[in-house]
Amino acid sequence: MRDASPQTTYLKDYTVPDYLIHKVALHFVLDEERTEVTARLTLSRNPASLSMSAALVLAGENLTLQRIILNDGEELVAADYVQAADSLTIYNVPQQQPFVLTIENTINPKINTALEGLYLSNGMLCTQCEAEGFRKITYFLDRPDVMATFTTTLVGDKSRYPVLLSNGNKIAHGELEANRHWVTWEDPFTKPCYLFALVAGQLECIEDHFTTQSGRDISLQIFVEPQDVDKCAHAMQSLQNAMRWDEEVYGCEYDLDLYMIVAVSHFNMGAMENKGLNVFNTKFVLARPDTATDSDYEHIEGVIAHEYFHNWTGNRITCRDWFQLSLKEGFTVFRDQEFTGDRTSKAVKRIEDVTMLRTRQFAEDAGPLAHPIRPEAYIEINNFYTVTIYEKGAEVVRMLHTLLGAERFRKGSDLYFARHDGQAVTCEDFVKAMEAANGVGLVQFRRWYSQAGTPVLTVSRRYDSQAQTLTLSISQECPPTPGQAVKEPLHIPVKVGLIYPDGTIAPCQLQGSADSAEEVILALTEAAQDFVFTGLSSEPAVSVLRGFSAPVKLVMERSLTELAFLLSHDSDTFNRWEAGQQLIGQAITGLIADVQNNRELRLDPIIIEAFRQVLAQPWEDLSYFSLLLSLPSETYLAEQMPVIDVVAIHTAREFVKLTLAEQLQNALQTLYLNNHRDESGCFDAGAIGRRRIKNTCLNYLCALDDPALKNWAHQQFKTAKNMTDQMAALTVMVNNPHYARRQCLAEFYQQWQHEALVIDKWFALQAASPAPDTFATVQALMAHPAFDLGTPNRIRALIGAFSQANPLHFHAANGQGYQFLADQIIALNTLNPQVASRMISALTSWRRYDAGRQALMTAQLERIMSTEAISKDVYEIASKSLA
Ligand code: B3K
Ligand code: ZN
Repeated sequence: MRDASPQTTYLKDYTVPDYLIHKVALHFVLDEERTEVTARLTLSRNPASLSMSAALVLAGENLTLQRIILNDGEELVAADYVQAADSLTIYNVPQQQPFVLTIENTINPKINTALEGLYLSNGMLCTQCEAEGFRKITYFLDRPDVMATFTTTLVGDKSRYPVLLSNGNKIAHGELEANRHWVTWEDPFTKPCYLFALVAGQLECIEDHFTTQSGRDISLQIFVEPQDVDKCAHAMQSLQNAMRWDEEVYGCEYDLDLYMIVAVSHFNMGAMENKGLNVFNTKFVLARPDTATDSDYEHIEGVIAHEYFHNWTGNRITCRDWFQLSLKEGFTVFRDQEFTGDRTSKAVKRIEDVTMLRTRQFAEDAGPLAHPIRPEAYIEINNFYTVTIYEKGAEVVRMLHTLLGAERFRKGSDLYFARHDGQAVTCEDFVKAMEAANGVGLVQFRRWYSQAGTPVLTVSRRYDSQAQTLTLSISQECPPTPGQAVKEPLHIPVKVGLIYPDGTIAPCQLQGSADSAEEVILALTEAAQDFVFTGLSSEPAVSVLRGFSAPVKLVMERSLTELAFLLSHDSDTFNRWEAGQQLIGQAITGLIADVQNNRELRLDPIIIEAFRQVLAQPWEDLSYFSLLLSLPSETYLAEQMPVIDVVAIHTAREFVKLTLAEQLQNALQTLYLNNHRDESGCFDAGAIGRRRIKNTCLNYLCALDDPALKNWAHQQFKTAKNMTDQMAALTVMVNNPHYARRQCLAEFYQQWQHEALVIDKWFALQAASPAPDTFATVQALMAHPAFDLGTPNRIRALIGAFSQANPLHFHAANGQGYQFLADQIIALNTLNPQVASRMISALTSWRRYDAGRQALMTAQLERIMSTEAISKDVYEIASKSLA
């Protein structure tokens, strides 16, 4: 084990830094195997520090120290400092006045397979510093509350590194002997070191510009490898859209004269918001109609916006410590969700976000790794870039938005920006700004920050025809989570609407209030509360938790008839879709029990009728229409079961799909044919919607054993000029028995072998297939020349897709899937700990399965735990999973 007992860091132990760094001047002489780093730091004792020790302790890992100089004087000698594996302690630094410390060290980017710090990607040098990667570049106070201005000089070979980039504005450059050159960058804004970046390589640039609301002209540049210049236009347009939106909605204007984005092929996550120099996974930049799907286009726009929005929520105002991560991530995710909703379809975006929250975050919140959005302890902070911090964090910000309303929320964000610009602050500061700007108290609401677990709301109702009142009784309960046995009631906004039996809107008038509205936001603050609606001439249907107004589970008894009524009459787009999902979910749940008990399967005609009605209506938003026709995923269905039975879930769901296809074949065929046209290169909502609805139909139709329909898929595959249609066709061919399956997979590889992101799709598609030979295919793909354990995108495409998107085969009863995954995690542990620990998630939920699978899964977790030289990353997730 790397560390006999990896140390835990606690929020309660937070103290201010003993020293401050005001100015940083970095000088890099770049080389693949030996980069020389000189850091000239201007420091001073922090007057706020209470520490008695005068020593300056800097963090540093994998560095070769050359020398240390104090105040431009003599080199320090051995007695002046102590070097440890992860720190450098310097004694006798000045206490009364600022001082300059110059540290020289070297690093080896080539052996840096963890992709944190300075590393190599296809010959290009690039950095990733968040959360604690800067300490792999030089010795530093590597914590977000130490903010400094940075000046960076890069020196490198002109042929290998024609492009030399860092944060801020380029202020000088020049030539050197031996075919070398240099560039100096200056970032005038103070920032923590996690926002530092440098990139050097043979890159091409596409350029455009943006005029800000105050009339400043900003140069926008996207840097990519030469073969990818034809795939940047969408990213550039997305950036411009994001810049405009942030001015309009938040009044936030960009501050530097230059905004750069670099796309790299080797990247641990999606992208990184380094000041003025975002570094992106190629997956979230590159798009051409024939290489990227409609969803890819939307995700690119969303991630470009997310990183851009960080310029204010994250960079100008940053986090005091890493426990406050959700301060920047939750808020920024909320901002990017709203942006995408405005750019595409609000209804669809909300459904997608809630679906992801309910499948992944609810599972995390119910498992051994549950943590509040502001955690209290961590071993490895990289393990806390979770769906809870990000997505639940965004839901908490959304609830504030719902409770305050858009205008008052904006007043709060304005005050937050005004108060804290240039500071490193806490979640508490954010809530205080919301309170102060609006003269409200959010005392109880704060519990959302400290309490983990998903609250369960139980709703019952009583209609009194005499009094013409409807009473909604709502109770809340939050199950215990690790380390938090007792839960306090939360402040939960519950948006409600009422609908009369004829489909018209019933007024919402709460007893004792003069206001009547089409919908209300109930403030649930007690463990149980009654809400009485008055003036209701007949019993209305109740639409509860509209727009998914809080991240909770809703328990409410409703008949299939009532759900079918809401599916056709609810004016809230989220709840309308949700009614359909509940309806079909109830049916599938019944069928799962039938499968388990060997009973004959039969789909309730009310379901078929409900789908028939959805199909018969005219829909403007075709993307929304296709969501109405989609079945809940196997993962979502699994979440609803006390003991997950992957085989029964798959069997029941496939049966429903087949039955609907049989019963609705004509309507589905017509819909397919009406929307099947070549609109490649067209990305307006109409064209995207037509592709979505058509491909949803194709997915149903290819479940039928009909050669003519199978041929539709084959034809679509052969003639498609856009990736959405080509991929959709290939997917149905790979997921269903199909005569041309092998041939088309081979053709697809042939066609796209030089496009890494498309080949990732090819791997993922096969890894996620329910086809019986999938496990053998996955094993064979591990040996494919295009597979590479050094490329995170490829790992996620093959190992990630198999373990996280293929419940049927990953959870094979003989345990071969588990053993396979553990083998890969053990191999990745040394190579790339961050990616390794992410891959464990498929084993974390072992308690949800039957005893046989539990034993097999825990045995693999134990095996992972006994890995020699286990990383902190893997140790933390594996040990907590078992605890
Ligand atoms: N802030 C980065 C994530 C960094 C992850 C470090 N392991 C991307 C983002 O959330 O925008
Ligand atoms: Zn972020």
